[in-house]
Amino acid sequence: MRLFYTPNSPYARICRIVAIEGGLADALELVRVPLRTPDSPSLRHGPLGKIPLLVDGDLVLGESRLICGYLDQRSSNPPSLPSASDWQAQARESLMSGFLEGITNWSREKRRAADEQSPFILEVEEQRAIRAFEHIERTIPAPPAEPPITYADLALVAALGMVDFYGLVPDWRGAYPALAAWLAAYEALPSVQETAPSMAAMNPLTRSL
Ligand SMILES: N[C@@H](CCC(=O)N[C@@H](CS)C(=O)NCC(=O)O)C(=O)O
Repeated sequence: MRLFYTPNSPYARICRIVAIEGGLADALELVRVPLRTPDSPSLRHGPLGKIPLLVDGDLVLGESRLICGYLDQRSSNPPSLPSASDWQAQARESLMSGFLEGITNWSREKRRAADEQSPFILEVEEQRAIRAFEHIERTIPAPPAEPPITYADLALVAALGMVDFYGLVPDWRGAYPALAAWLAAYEALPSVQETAPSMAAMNPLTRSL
């Protein structure tokens, strides 16, 4: 299996953590690709040029959630995805996915040239993020001794990783201490440390959204 990815993609990060925790790291070849360029190797496997993209034989699978489901089937770990009928777990996953999507939009906007940034989008995403922080702070469980490796939890880990990396919400740990304690339990995992965004892996956006 090959996973086309960029090191700082939060969606690829979720898949990479699921693979590592599921004992699949050796079975998954990581292929780092540039984005938004016509010569990206991912375009040999499909038209979209988006990552993460998992290629296994003639299967070409996009969307991090589906990729995690595929990895789940190859691992003996508890699944990262909830059962289709567990609506409370699905609802929690949709909350965390939506939070990650908003944070991703916000960070993309902030990385555009200053004179191309939309003050309206920046404001909308900041307000969305603050509402989500306040909601999640009220509902987050105590720091788990053994952090569950679920898509929902990893979407939250990945979103907070982006918040830290791009400095989107200064001192959020002081404002949301329960969430900070929860994240610390995940940050102790080698799989989470190994996949954290880094300046060394930073790619300038070659084409803006
Ligand atoms: N819903 C997708 C989101 C994936 C996504 O947004 N990937 C970004 C990188 S983090 C991407 O491929 N961007 C390149 C582009 O939009 O051209 C998933 O869950 O995998």
